[in-house]
Amino acid sequence: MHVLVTGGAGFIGSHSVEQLLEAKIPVRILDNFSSGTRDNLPKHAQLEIQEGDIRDQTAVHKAMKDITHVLHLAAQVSVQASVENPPESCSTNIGGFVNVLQASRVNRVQRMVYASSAAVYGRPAQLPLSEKVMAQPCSPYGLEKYVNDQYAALFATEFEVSLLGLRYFNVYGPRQDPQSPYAGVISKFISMIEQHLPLSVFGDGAQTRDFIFVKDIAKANVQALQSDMGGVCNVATGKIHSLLELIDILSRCANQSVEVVHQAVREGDIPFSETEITRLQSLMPTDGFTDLSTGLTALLQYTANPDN
Ligand code: UD2
Repeated sequence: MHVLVTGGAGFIGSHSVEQLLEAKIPVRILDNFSSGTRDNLPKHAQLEIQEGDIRDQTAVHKAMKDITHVLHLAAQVSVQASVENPPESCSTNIGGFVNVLQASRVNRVQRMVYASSAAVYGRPAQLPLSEKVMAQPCSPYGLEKYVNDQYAALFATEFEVSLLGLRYFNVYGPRQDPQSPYAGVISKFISMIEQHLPLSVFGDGAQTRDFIFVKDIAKANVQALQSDMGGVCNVATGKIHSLLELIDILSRCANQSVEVVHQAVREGDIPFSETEITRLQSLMPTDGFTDLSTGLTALLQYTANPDN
């Protein structure tokens, strides 16, 4: 295998690169370093870095040289930015995606796995969320990821490209920047705890989410590249926690009491999430996934000392 990871310097990308290299698989990354950084990446003889943008067809085709498998993670990842500037978001998340897809096709790569998102489900009519639940995206970002899924289905059927879209749920872990517009609630809360500031809870805190540790996401990525599963697959733990439960666990892991301030419900917020992961379980064992308190402890340690 020789894997191209687009967005390899980012939050999920860099953890995936690490695990591929640990498995002795050579990696090339294509990244425009708009949100990812070189500091996220290890120095490794089997790692090649190409700086470039997925919207640039020439750069994408160059990056495909001698590549057998593609892990496509590069994207405009902020839901908020997609709401504010849909054309810009679309150019990366649909235009860039189709560039990578087409380059995978013409270079006859054996397999392409790409980042879809739970955002595809939007405000769903039913729970739990299995891959069969109808997509009802409620942001340009969610729609863009859904369009990715449809392009992938067409390229798989009509052009025989081996493809799988992974619908990530709420990812947390080291290297997620709490200041970034797409930072999740966990990295924000940890940053507040460190500063001994109260945590802002939007609404009553009863909303639920499936929080998954980034290293488990990376494991799923590596596994998916080596499988032949098609279509789309949820990547989640199958266990949900309310925000108040999360805060309770976080406070115990940090060994610190925390103050909570309730604020108005965030506009467009999804009240409940509940995940169904049967498909993921047919791809890989999920019982070894990091439980929330272990993941939070690891993240707290990392945040206190990022160089270790
Ligand atoms: C996640 C994704 C988003 C999109 C969406 C689709 C992240 C960071 N975001 O949004 O990109 O895919 O799922 O369903 O993965 N909250 C607070 N206080 C805060 C911040 C958040 O109470 O300071 C609440 C927020 O109102 C929500 C919950 O925490 O109810 C989780 O928020 P989030 O932004 O981490 O993730 P989510 O699920 O809304």
